[in-house]
Amino acid sequence: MRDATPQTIYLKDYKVPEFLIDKTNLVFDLNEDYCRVSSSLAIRRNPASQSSSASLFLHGGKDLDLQCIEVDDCPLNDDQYQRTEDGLIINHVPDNAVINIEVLIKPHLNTTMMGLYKSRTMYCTQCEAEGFRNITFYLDRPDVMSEFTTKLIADKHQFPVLLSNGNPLDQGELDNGRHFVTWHDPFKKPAYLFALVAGDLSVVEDSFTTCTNREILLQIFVESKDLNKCDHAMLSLKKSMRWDEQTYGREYDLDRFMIVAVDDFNMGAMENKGLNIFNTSAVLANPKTTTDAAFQRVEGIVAHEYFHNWSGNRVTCRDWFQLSLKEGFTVYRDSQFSADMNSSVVKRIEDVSYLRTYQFAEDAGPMSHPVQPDAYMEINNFYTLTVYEKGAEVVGMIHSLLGDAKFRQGSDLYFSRHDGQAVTIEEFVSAMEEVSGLDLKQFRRWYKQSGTPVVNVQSSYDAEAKTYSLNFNQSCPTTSGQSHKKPFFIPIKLGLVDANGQDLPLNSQGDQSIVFSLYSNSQTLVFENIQQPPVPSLLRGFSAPIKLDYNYTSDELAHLMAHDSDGFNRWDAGQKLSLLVLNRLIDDAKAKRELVMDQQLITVFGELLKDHSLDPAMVNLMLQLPSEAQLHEQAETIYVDAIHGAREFARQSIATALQEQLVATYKRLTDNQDYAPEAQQIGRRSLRNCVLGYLMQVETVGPELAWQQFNDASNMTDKAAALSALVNCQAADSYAVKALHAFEQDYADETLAMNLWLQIQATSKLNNGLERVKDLMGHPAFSINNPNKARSLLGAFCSANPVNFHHQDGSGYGFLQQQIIALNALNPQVAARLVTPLTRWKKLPEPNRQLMRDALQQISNHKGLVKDIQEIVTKSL
Ligand code: B3K
Ligand code: ZN
Repeated sequence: MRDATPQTIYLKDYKVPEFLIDKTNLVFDLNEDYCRVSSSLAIRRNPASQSSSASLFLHGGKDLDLQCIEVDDCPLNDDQYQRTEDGLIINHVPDNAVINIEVLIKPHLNTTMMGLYKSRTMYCTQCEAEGFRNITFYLDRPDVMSEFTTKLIADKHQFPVLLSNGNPLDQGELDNGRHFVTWHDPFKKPAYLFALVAGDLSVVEDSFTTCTNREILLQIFVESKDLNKCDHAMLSLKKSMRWDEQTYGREYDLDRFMIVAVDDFNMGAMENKGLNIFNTSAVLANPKTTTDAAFQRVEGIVAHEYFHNWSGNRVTCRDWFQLSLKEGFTVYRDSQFSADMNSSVVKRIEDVSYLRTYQFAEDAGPMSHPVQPDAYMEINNFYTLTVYEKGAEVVGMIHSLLGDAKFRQGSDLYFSRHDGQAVTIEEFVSAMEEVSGLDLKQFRRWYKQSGTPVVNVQSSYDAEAKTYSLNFNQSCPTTSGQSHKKPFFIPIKLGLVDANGQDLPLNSQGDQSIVFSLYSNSQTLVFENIQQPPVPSLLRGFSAPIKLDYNYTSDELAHLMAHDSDGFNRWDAGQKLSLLVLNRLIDDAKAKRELVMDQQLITVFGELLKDHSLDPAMVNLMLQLPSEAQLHEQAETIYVDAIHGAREFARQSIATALQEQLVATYKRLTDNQDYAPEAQQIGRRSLRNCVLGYLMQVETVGPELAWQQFNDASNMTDKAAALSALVNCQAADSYAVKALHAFEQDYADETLAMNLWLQIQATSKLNNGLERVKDLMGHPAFSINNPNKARSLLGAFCSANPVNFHHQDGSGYGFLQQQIIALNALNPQVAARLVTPLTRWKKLPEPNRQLMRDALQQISNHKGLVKDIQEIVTKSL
């Protein structure tokens, strides 16, 4: 059934709950084809609520098969309650009461992966944001926090492991081969943090001694075949626990911390109290099957979910408009952690590239929204790059405005003042304001105004007065629902680099980097005693999530690339230089003029390759041309083929001109060290594989080298890079076929490696991409029911293979439309994410523009559309 026209929920309509639930007792009786859920809720009127209505509304999905309700042990008749579309109204309840409810649910039929469902042979749950209401009737809102006791009953042979939040209280045997385990979580929590797992699982155990000498049992539960893939996650967990003590003074609270790996999961992982549930892709890692990128992702996600124990669980969100309170802050915390564990400048560059490519695009598209949205139809559509990544940037700006000591004081105050509460972003900002004495009134606009601000900078030098001026002008484009923006408070870290590459002193204290506060539309900054016009190094470290526009010459950029004392800006100068070159080539390609390569870029790249003193990780990043996705983001109109053609031409020219140095670099970085997923090795592999990518443009060298690397590789990073190089190279066709086949044979039983195999083929830029994807849909390694597989094949093709997806005959769009309709009924969250590429139709030229719009329209016309998709499609059309 089509969801009724979805209602918009507004932040301004927030009201405190009329009732609270002090205690929640749950019994899950798991049977072959149903689960009986009995709940006992100790409710109480909320003294903070103005309402005196005696009726109690509980959320509940349409699939709950209600068996009975009792209020204080009295069963209710049919006329004492009503079912509504989204819940249940009990007409009269006393101010204090115990409500007992029994429902039957069918987890084995639940394909949405929200609520209780089955993944392969195990049962598991996902309740954030509003999944608990598919388990039983409840006040399913984050500001209702309750103490949970959960009893699980199941067949002992099939489900020997029965887990829920907190600590085990009791367990025992029952008749008919069944058993039970009861868990109690002493910390009050909202229902979205509830979890249970039942399965035949193996466990890897370790322990952690906290800063107050408490011993915590750490457990990672997996299917037995994956026992050899848990070490990295366990190590990451222990590092995270120590780091959070040292950096934020946060100690773990329960006696055990459990992670369970499940194959079918809508996102990366979930921070349920004491019982994190992870997508296998976010926890399992082994050098033979896992790439460096995936190892790092595991470390980051384990840390992220662990950090939520404080930023999210102990202090949670009042309502879902406050989502960035926990997500923005926790992403900020996990990126600090990853920076500390690896290279901070590399991490910063990776984060910023991601933000600029994907969050900027989101913020310029029809789903643009502020970090604190003020309205939504489906909350699951708001787990976005804006809430997460831009939200983290905003916390980062607060950190740099306050400095380390005050920021720590602010977070301490926030955690202690709001421990056990469900609060708002405002409360976070207030704590920071209070400890620092800063006035963050204008700063708060970062939470309320959407869109990426643009700061235009003009410089002028007065040779007589020896002054150098920078004039800053800010603006912010109109975004959906927000036409007029007030000026942002923008911290712009900057320096001035002289002709020798030295930083000039910028003030009487001799500071070589300062943070300039831009708070009005236009401001000028004047430096005295400047003997020669310098090159400005602006927005060092990417001190604010903005687009900074300054008319650099390519010589100035080359100068910054070579000398800027700020590592991030050295890289960024290279990106800007590449952009200048690529944008000229794109214009020429559009106009069908002959393409001529810029020699300066080749020269600077050559110098990078020659300088062995540089960190290979940085050289890799500096040699990466802006991705096609990033070129799409910064283009006014996306000419897919011109962009692809221009970029490939640049890569080809670089490879041809620098062939010798590329080969020398490749050889220099070839070694037989034992694999370790640590920063230095990862950097070397990244550069070697980047070089291999360039060499694929040289027919006489690349294919042979990639084939050899494919066969020699002792780890998945090198194997996958070689495979990807081969399947993207026409001249390597025969090797590609052999390599794909060998990979398929070797990794047939490794689900995650096979997902990578699907993804590598889905993103091949060679012709007939859609046909390949359609064929692969029939491969046993694919299943549309598994979110990882849907993303690896369908998601990757539609969002990361632009030349094939945007084929001018519209076949890519028609295909995506079909897949979205197929997934609509199965898994609304996965389906809704897949729509994104189509929502950008306004940026494409004809005929694509109209074809994309038609596909969206067809989706919109579909009879049974879920509200997740309705919201996105309606806003995009
Ligand atoms: N909090 C979860 C995300 C839940 C998404 C619900 N659609 C994972 C995380 O951000 O840590
Ligand atoms: Zn999170």
